[in-house]
Amino acid sequence: MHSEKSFRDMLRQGTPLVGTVLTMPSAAVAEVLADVGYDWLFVDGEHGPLGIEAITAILQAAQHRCPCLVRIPAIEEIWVKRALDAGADGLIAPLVNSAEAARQVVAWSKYPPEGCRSVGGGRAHGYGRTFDRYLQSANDRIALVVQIEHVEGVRQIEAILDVDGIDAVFIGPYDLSGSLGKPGRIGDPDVQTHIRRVRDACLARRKPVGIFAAEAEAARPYLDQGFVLLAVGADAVHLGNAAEASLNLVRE
Ligand code: 3PY
Ligand code: MG
Repeated sequence: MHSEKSFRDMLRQGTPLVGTVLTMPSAAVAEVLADVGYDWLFVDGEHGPLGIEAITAILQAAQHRCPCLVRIPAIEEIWVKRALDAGADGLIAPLVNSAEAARQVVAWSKYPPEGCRSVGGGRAHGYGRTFDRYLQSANDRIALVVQIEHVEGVRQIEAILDVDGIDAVFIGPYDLSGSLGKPGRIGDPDVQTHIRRVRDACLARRKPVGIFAAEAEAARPYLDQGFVLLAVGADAVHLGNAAEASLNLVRE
């Protein structure tokens, strides 16, 4: 929404895109982080307190500097409508475990004839002033990202990759570790094997693949492994870490 080149185009170029997660209901925090130089922001409507008003305020504050993808709380049509009408550059659908779920996300996100997105006016449509232009371009510009974050999604990865309209796959290592009975143990060999399995399937199909990393140290190796969509850390964690480092320096 903020520039001529869409986030979807950026994904297709294949250059790594590094972002961070926004969880705090604060336009100011979003504005600060949009200015840092990230390639994108991951606005998290799934975990944490963000409702559609806070998500909209975040998009208003950040999007003219930095593309914003909204993670919807669940694969539900109402959330697809709300996030897209608020002007998201793309959607992240959590817990996609089947081709059917992926098809559903695409259908609800694309205007006819490609899908069955509901037609309404909102921020995305310039509050009506750019309605026609938005309707003509939205299907081409909006990035649709599905999260593989359950062992069942890993099993179904090929079928999910066969679904037309999916622009990227984003691995949720934390939920994936939980589904393997090892919550939070991202380094566990079993978790790593499942992560590699998804990555390899995506690379074989030339589908952009991404992953969340809690820390920069964990994120860097992913860049050498073919991941192009990284979300590193989250707003509240950055704030806490920076404050703690500052306090420690003063007290040293
Ligand atoms: C997970 O790790 O489960 C995530 O959803 C990260 O985005
Ligand atoms: Mg998750």
